Amino acid sequence: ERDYALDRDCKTLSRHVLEQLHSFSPDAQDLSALMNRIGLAGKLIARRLSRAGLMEGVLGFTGDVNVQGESVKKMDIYANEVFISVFKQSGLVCRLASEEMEDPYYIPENCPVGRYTLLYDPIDGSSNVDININVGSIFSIRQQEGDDSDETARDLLQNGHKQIAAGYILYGPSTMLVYSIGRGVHAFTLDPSLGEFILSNENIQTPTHGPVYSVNEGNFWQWEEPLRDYIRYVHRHEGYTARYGGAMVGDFHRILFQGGVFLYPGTVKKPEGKLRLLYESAPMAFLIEQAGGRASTGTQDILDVVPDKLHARTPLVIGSTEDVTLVESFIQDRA
Ligand code: AHM
Ligand code: MG
Repeated sequence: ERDYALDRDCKTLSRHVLEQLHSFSPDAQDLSALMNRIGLAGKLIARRLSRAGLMEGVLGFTGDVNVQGESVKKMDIYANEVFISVFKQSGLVCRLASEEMEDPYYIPENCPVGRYTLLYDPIDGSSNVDININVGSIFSIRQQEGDDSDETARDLLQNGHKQIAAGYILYGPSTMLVYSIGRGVHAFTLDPSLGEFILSNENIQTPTHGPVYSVNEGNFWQWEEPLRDYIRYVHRHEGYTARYGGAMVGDFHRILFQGGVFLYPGTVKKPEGKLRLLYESAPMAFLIEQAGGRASTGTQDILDVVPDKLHARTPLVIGSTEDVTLVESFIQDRA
């Protein structure tokens, strides 16, 4: 077995960020340090997940219900706190906002020097943890605007073009970190023996069409008719195949690399769907556009949506350009 570390240049995450920005400017150094910290959070979470069945405090529920009305899992809390403690020490982030916290979390000792806000979903697809299949973490970085004493965090209620970086960590057979700072999408694989994320795929481009459609078809009768018509179309045409893993990060990762479409549509009772804009849909939209794909609510580009509150939800249709546009054509024909 040849050792890749000797064969070729093994490029770490922080170096990749600096190279992309062609500079050692303060902004480039900040972004590089931020990505490095996200990588550290990913390593800590991956380490804990890898021993899930062997230790206390990993599997199962805490007994609490979060702001979103969902039962909180032990791993949600652990991962949420990992991001907080990792960014407390960074000096760069003044505020964090996550799926697990009703209000943004301020780190007073980092404000106002820390000019960034981190938005994140600590564990995406957390019901997968208990059965040892893939989960993820999603992150988005925005420049902090306005007064840091403004605890309403109104500056976060802006569209997705305001993101300066976004990405996810996929805890699968290997741990991967995929990110963009608006200069393409790049994937890194954690080499556990080195403890480093090493560049594995640079400038990922999503095919303009793919065979996979990824949606929870158990909701079929809860959807509006146009979406049911799209699914009927897929059933009647050759060349489609269904894949759904219950963690968007994993389902999205497949589509990013191989093309196709992931959907989490609204239902008649919940037209806004399930996924939260600021730390689930918008970061994925940022990535897919950088990879040449599209993300839509069905009627509007995800990156153009302005949330009305921190935990606002939107329907999501994301993936290959042709497939997203086809779904939209069903929805818009009937609108
Ligand atoms: P979570 O962040 O509370 O885990 O919820 C998000 C997850 C997505 O990862 C996944 O695509 C979706 O919820 C699955 O929902 P459902 O079970 O309704 O299909
Ligand atoms: Mg989530």
